[in-house]
Amino acid sequence: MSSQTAILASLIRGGTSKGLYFHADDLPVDVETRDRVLLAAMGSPDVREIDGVGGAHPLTSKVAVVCRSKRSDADVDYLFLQVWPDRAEVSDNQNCGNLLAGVGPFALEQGLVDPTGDVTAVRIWMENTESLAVAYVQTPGGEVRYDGDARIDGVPGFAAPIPIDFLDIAGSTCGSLLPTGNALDVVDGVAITCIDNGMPVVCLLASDVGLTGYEDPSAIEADLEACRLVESLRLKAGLMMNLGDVSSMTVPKMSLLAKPEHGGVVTTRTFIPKRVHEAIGVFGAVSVATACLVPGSVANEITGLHDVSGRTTLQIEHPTGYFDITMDVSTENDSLRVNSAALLRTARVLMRGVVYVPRAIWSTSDH
Ligand code: NQM
Repeated sequence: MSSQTAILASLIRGGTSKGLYFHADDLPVDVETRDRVLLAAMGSPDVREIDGVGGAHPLTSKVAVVCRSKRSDADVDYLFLQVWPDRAEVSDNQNCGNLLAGVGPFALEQGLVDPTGDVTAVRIWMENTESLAVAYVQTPGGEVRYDGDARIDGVPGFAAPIPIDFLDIAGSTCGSLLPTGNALDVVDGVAITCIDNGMPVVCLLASDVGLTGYEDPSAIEADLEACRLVESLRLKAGLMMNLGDVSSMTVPKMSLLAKPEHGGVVTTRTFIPKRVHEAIGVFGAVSVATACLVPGSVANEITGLHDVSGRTTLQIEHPTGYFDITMDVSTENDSLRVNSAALLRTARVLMRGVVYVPRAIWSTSDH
C-alpha cells in the first residue's frame, strides 16, 4: 500500500493570490483531520513550505473548498481557508475575494455548474461571511476561457475578464458597516475608521504611525516601531469591532492611508495583518472604497468626496497599481447605504491533478 494519500486538487491563480482548490467531498469531513491534511499539502509549518506546494507567503498559501450548493439562490458554496506558512494553523475567520475569482472556473471545470452560452453567471455562496457573489465566467463553446484582454494590477499580462458583483456584504463579519457606530474613533490619540463592507478593516493615516504611506511593503515590514504601533491599534480596534481578542486572527486588516500619488482617490498600504500586502485584498479594497464615501471618516477626509449617490467608480492605489471598485450607493441624513459593489478579477488554472500527503496524516480508508 502506498505511503501517501492522493487527493484531487487544482492549483489556480485567483486574482493576485494563488491556492489549492478542492471539491469538499475529496477532503476529510472532520475539521481537525482536514486541517492537518491542508497543512501537509502546503508544507506548513515551515517558512519556505519546502515539503509542500504552498508559496511561502500568506497570499500563496490559500485553499478554496467548493461544493454544489443546497441554497436556491446559489450554484456553489465556497469556503476560504488561510493556511499559515510559518505556524501550524488553518483559519476560516476571513473571506478571500481573490481566490473567489477562481471558484467559477473551478466549478465549471468540475461539472458543478453547467455553462450557459458565451458567459456563465456563477452564483457563489461565500460560507465565511454568509453572503453572495455572482462571478461572470467566459465560456464560449461550453469551455472556460482563460485568455483575453483584461489586466489587473499585481498580475503580469492579460487574461479573460471575470467581473464579480456583490449585493449585500455590509457588516459581513462584524454585523454592521460601521461596527463601532461611528465614522471616526480615536484610539491612543490616533483617528481611525473601523469599517466592514466584506472585510473588517481599520483605516488610519500612515503619518500617524510615522510613515509616509508611499513606502514599499518590505520597508514597512522592516520598520519594527511602525509595525508595533499598528498591531497595538489593531488589538484595541478588534475589541471595538465586536471581534474580541484578535491577536491570532487575520482580521481586522489595517489600511494605512495617504493622499493619492497617481490619480486615484487614496493611496493604501495594508497589513494583512502581520505582512504588508503587495497590492490590497479584494474585500479589503471594497471596504476602503466604502470608507472613502462615508462622511467624516479618515478616508473621506482625504478624498473630500461629498453627497455621492448612484454608481461611482473609485480607484484605490496600492503598492503595485490600482484597484477599481464600482459602488452603487445612496446617502440619507449623512448615512451611507451601499446597494452593490462590483469589480474585475482574472484567474487561471495552473495545474490539475492530485496532491500527496503522508498516509499517516490521512488515509482515505479512514472514512
Ligand atoms: O480581502 C489578502 C488577498 C487577500 C484577501 C488578505 C482578499 C480580500 O489578497 O478579499 O482577497 O487581505 O488577507 O487574497
